[in-house]
Amino acid sequence: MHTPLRTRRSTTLALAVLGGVPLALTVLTAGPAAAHGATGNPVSRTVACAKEGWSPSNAACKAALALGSGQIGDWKSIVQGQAIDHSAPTSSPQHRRHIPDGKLCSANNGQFAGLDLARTDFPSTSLASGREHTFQYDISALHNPYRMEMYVTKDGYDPSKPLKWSDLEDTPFLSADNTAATAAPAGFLGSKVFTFKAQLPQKQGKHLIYTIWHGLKKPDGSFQSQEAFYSCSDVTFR
Ligand SMILES: [Cu+2]
Repeated sequence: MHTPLRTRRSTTLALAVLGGVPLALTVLTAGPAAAHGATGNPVSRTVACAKEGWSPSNAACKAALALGSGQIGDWKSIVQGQAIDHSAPTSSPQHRRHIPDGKLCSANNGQFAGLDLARTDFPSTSLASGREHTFQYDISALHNPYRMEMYVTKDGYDPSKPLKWSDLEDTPFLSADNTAATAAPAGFLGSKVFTFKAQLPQKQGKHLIYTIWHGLKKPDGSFQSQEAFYSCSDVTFR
């Protein structure tokens, strides 16, 4: 959903009626950005369980599916629609207002409640502590401009307890604005990917990487979206 975009589109539509056919066609092809994305590498719970499908062999995905099927058909829609307040001079994230502790992986969306299960057996990726890594974000529709942020859990993180905001390091280890998307290679669920090369944090053992993808304001102050998308990726640092 893009409420602000819809407002701007209806304005464009009115102009199109005055201006004739070519603009009207532009409006039709613009279309609503229906769906969005999730972290593909290191694989997020929603992407991993979507790939497992309706008869998952992974026990955590199976338990998640029993609580809601969002991750299967709609893996890219773990969203909060009003997550970013663009009214201030600098856009202000409102994640914690919309997502309580324990519901970070579902972003407080009931159909994804299973992703909040505090389990140690979700599909997990092995990562080399402190080394450079190629992160990829699996996307089905774009927001521009945008910011991508990845947070890692603090030392002492316990995956058998519900994930809280205070479990995450205060500063993201990866923050990138407006990196261009490329065509998705085989094995991705969406049609495009964002790719980020960044240094992994210095960590040991089981951790969780929390990704937040959200819209930014354009230089002229307008914006496409107040949405943010959230992904939980289970990882083990070695
Ligand atoms: Cu959107």
